[in-house]
This record gives sequence, structure tokens and C-alpha cells, in this order.
Amino acid sequence: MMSLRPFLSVLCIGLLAPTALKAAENSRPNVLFIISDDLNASLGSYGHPLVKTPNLDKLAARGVRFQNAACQFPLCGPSRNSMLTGLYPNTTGILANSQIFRQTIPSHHSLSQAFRLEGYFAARIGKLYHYNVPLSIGTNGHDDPGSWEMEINPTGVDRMQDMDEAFSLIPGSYGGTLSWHASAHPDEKHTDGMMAREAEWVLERCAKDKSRPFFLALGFFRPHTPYIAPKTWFEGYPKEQMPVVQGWKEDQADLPAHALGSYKKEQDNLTDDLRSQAIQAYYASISFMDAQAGIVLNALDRLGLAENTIVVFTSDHGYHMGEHGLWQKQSLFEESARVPLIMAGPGVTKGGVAQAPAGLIDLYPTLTEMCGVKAPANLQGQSLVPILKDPKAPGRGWVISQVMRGGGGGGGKKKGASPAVGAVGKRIFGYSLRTPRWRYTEWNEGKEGKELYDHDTDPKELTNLADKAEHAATVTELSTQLQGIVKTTFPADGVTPSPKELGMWAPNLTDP
Ligand SMILES: [Ca+2]
Repeated sequence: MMSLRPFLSVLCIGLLAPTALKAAENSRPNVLFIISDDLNASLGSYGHPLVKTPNLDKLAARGVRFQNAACQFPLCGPSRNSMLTGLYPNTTGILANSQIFRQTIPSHHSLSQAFRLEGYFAARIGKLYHYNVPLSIGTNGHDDPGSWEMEINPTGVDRMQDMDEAFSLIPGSYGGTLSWHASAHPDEKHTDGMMAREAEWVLERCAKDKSRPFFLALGFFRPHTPYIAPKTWFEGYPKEQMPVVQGWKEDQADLPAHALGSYKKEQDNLTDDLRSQAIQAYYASISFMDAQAGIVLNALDRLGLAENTIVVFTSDHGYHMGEHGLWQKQSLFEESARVPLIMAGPGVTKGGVAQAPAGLIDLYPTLTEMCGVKAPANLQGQSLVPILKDPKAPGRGWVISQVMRGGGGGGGKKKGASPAVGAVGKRIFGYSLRTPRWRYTEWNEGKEGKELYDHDTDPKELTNLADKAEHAATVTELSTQLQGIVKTTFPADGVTPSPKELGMWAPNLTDP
């Protein structure tokens, strides 16, 4: 990592030759793309009553906050490949972790690659494509080298000395299960803290040499489990005040089995005290991450870059903290499918809140349009530019998310995984359509269950209306719409071969 610094310095000095600078200076906007890992919408600006995120709230105040944004697949690898290619998982062929789209659609240009091809300096710090967290922290993970000119992979105490001190529901296992630790080490010794300071360093160099605009991608690891953050951040969340979800057994009565398929057996061992500790550590990790994001956002201001830099803040998917009896990801409920999405910068309305459904798949066409960068013709998302200009614009009107049960969708054959996730063989797909009012979900085209939730009256999705006679017409209408949309998630020229079919199957089906 450190050895890259002299390289960049040489590059910058070379480009700073006065004549070249004058000739090449341009006004194309920069992009600062910040993604957090496994972060749900528990942010102050999203109305969370407890979680403190002053830095991201400030960003929301100077941009547009999408109230109804969703990932396309609530699991790191499939979601990130989809977001960074602008294609649905059914077209990337990436439906599990530890794979990269170069295995299936190698000639496609990734988002940052499209920017590189037009002269942008594209750099990555931390997790953009999938990583095994925490074990691959400090490496390139399952990265795409073609996407970046520079990669920085710091390793902090959370990966080193703190990890062995963490509590875990499965002792010795940290990435795929609930685990946490209040660290004695300060922010700057943690991986996310180091990454924020590396980002500051890169921005300082970019500010000195404006001959090339930049696309800086920063992928924080928190609040992904293990929820390790400096103990000072835990102090803002007294354990006894944590909102442990009650009544979830009753809530499960009207659900198809696949809706609960992401449940993991080790979660049987959770007590309310452990639940409180998990929530406290998750919230502490969010506030810690927010502070690191703040360092980078403040650097943009300090360096005079904010005015000409488009900032994106999002997460790869949402996360359960006990709702419906579920923890972590891979469900199609709101908590797991929904992501925070905030955009700010030139061309973006200040302080806007958009109700229009949006997806991570929309970021590629949006950013390329905003920066005048040529995008591939086969992108499958919509441009959010009309919504960024007028947050009341309706956009496409829906967003779709999917998961896979069986066939190695991410839970794998790992000991303790639930049968629905762990069963290898028959693959069952679940698709969920979110409109401004409804969430409608079908399992195996409805043959293995349907769910309908009315967000006007039931934002927590506690009452499944799919079998109620008075909603039959809505179910029929949304089912037709959903099935029509699903058809468009496949490539226009046929079905993308899977990595398995290409002989590249490298199953690492846990999701650390
Ligand atoms: Ca993730």
C-alpha cells in the first residue's frame, strides 16, 4: 500500500508541468463514491430515533436523499457486481459471493472503467467489489483490476489484534455470524479510520493537479460484522436502551418459509441481552463509520473540491437487527432490500427528499450522464438525473430486488445454516417489487408463496395481505407487473452463462 505513494507522487509531478496543466485543465465534475458495508437505513437523516450520523446528515442536507432506494440482491457480491456494471444479477450471472463479472461478461466496462476510458483518474480504497470480511481486509479481495489505476488496502487493529477479542455467536468465526467488540484503540488505528486518512491524502494530491478529474471510490468495512469500533462510540448507545424487537414469533405466522430462509441456526442462541449488545455494537459501528466519512467530506470542503465533486453515499444492501426474527441480510423485507442513498454536488438540489423508488443499478447511468461520460448501450437502470434536479419527479416508479434460496445462494452448506439457504440443488428465486405504496414478493413465481405489504399503513411489513380477498386485484396487478419486469433483468441476447457453466465455479458460499 505504502509503496503506491511514490508512484502517485511521480505521476502528479509529471502532470504538473505548467504547460500541460494549462492545456489539459477541464471542468468535468469529479466523483467521490462512498459505500458502507451491510449498512441499513439507520441514519439520523432517515429519521432513526437513536443512531447519530451528523456527517452523513450534513451531506443529505446539501443533496438529495432517496427515501425508497433498494439494492438488487441483498448479498455483497451479487449486489456490488450489479451496481458496478449497471446490470441486473440475472445479466451479470453473479448470484453468489467470491466471483467477479469478468468471469461471465468479461468485455463489459465497469462504472469506474467507463470513467477511466475518458481520462478520469480512478482509484479504490477498501471494499468496492466483494471481500471476505474480515479475513481479506488488507488484500485486494475479489477485485477487478481493470476498474482502477490505484488501489489502497490498509489493515487496522480490527483485522489484527482486536479480532481475537471479539465475541461471536460461533466462537472463532467473525464475518458470517454476529460478532462484536468495543475496541480500546482509537479511530485512526482501525481500517476504516486509516482508509479515510488515505482518501484525504489522495484528495490533497488531486486538488493540486486538476488536469484530470477523479473518480475516487471509498468502501468502508463497517458496520459489517464483526462490529468492531472504538469503545468511545459504544458509549452513545447504552445497552439497556437498545430497541430489541419483540413479538416476532407471532409476526412470522403469515409468512411463506422462503421469506425466513436467511435465518441461521446459531441465532437460536440469542438472548435479549445478546440482542441488545449486537444492536449497540452495530449502532456504534455506524457512528464510527459516519465520523470517518466526515473526515473525507470535510477534506473535500477544505481543499475546495466540494463544488465540483459529485458525492454518492450508499450501502451494498440493508440489514436486519431482529425484525421478523431475522438478523443480517438475504431477505426481501424492507430492512434487507432497502439501502440508504444520498447524492450531492453540482446539478443536485439541496435538501431534497425523493420518494421515487430507486436502485443501485441506477447509479451507473446517473453518474455517466452527470459527467458526460459515455456509458455502454446495454445498461439496465434509469438515470436519476431528473430526480436529482426535481426530487418530486416520479422516475421509473418501482425498484426490484431478488434473492436465491438453495443452490448456494450465499448461506452455503455451512454448519448451522438454515435448510432453505443451505440446501444445494434446486434453486428457488424470490423477487420483490417495491412501488411508492406496495412491496409485493413472489417465491418461485408465486408457487411457493406470495407477500403483499401496504407501506401506507404498515411500514414494518407486519401484515402479509397477499391472501386477503380484498387485495386480490392488487396482487394480480402487481404480479403481472413483477413478472414482466423480471423478464427484462436477463440479457437481451440470451441468458448469461453462470461461472459454474464456464468452469470457473469457485464456491465460497459463506458471506464473511
Ligand atoms: Ca455487504
